[in-house]
Amino acid sequence: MNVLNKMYDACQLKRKQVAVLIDPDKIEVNKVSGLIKKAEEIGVSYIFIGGSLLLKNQVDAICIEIKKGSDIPVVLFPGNLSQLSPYTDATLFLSLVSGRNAEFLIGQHVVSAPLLKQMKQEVIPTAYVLIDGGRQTSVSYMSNTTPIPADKTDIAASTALAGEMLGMKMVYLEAGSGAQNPVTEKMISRVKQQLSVPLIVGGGIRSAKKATAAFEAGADIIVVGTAIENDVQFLEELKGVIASQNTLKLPNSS
Ligand code: 1GP
Repeated sequence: MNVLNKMYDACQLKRKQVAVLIDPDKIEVNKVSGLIKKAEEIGVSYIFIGGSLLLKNQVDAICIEIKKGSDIPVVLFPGNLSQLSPYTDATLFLSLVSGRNAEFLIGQHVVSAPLLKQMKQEVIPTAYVLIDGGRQTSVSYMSNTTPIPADKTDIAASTALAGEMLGMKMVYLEAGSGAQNPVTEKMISRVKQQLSVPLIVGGGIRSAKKATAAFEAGADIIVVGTAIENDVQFLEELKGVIASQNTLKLPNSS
């Protein structure tokens, strides 16, 4: 399976997709299969795995557990290179282009590139753009980078465009896990206008209304983590969002 092709195909067909983020420190391996079953039922397109730290060394075990009962693509969304796993389908090769910390722009990549090559991993070069979500998040603290202010849409759009021009295949607009405020619709729409590559949006999406707003503003894929960690029933709300976003809209339908 080529995960990037799946993302591009969906984007071209204007099919909106949801990724569920699993923080490997916040789930027990024996709870994984129940979550994945539910995610598959409601039409989740990807499972992202990653977090800012790795307190429990169980990324491989979680991936293996997912693969036992599901074909849903597992995509590593690494906070750092300690999270690399040969059991994922693809790895987001994130360059934190909104920051000016060389370690997260290129440093970790140099160390992880040969390992990813040995793992024969699909690698998806991704421009990671951190936006201020109303309070300091782990990603901002751990990466030692300053997020782009939430109202500076031109800076974010130019940053995302630079990422695309550098050859990155996706842009990930991120308010940070557990953000107080998700990325604003104005920001998503402004960034989307600049891009021809797919746009992922995540951080602080905790209601169907916010998920819908992100899609309507231009997100191709949204990522939801905390809301599902807090209550797995949130997946049911996302089911309605996925269905309504992907219902064929006829030209004259209201
Ligand atoms: C974090 O965008 C993801 O990188 C998910 O954020 O945990 O706030 O849903 P939440």
